[in-house]
Amino acid sequence: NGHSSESRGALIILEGLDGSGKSSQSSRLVSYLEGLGFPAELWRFPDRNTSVGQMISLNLSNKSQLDDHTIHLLFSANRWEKRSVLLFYKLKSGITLVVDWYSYSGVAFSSAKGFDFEWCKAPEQGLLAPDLVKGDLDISPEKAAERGGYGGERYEQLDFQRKVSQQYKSLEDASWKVILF
Ligand code: NYM
Ligand code: MG
Repeated sequence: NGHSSESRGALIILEGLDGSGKSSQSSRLVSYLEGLGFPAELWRFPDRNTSVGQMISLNLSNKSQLDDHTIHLLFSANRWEKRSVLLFYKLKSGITLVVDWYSYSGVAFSSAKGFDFEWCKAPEQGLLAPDLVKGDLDISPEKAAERGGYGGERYEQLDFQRKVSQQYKSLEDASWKVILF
């Protein structure tokens, strides 16, 4: 019974490129779920409010330089530091979470820099396993660029987003399900 506060909420992850429309889709999904009577909340990663998140944010806005391995591990650490809040205060109290970007983006964006999948996936092992991953991966990098999702941050460039798109597709082909709940 999905409406009972005793049952766990679902973890729904939305993935895609910058500019793919994830942000508006995720808030619409939250309103839709609430309309059906399911308590739901929107989360997004990176969570820029923590100290790790601030390091990520500075790097994304090109105000700091970090080695690519280091930023990969910071993105992962940012998910780890929120894991128990999401699990114990949200999912286990019956709240369904709609999360804008999670482990898949971590692996897709870093492997697009040339790192191998296994290295990229390793720090994600043991994070929360999604009940559903919804990727708007059919939208082309060119279309996403046109939608005005680019705000001048690191990675918001068409050539790089093309690589990320390919990496998402390889992950999909490999039906990556390594994270455990
Ligand atoms: N990003 C996001 C990563 O490179 N690795 C990750 O693990 C995550 C969660 O950060 N271009 C990238 C995707 C985005 C950027 O997103 C920040 P936003 O929604 O602009 O804060
Ligand atoms: Mg952005």
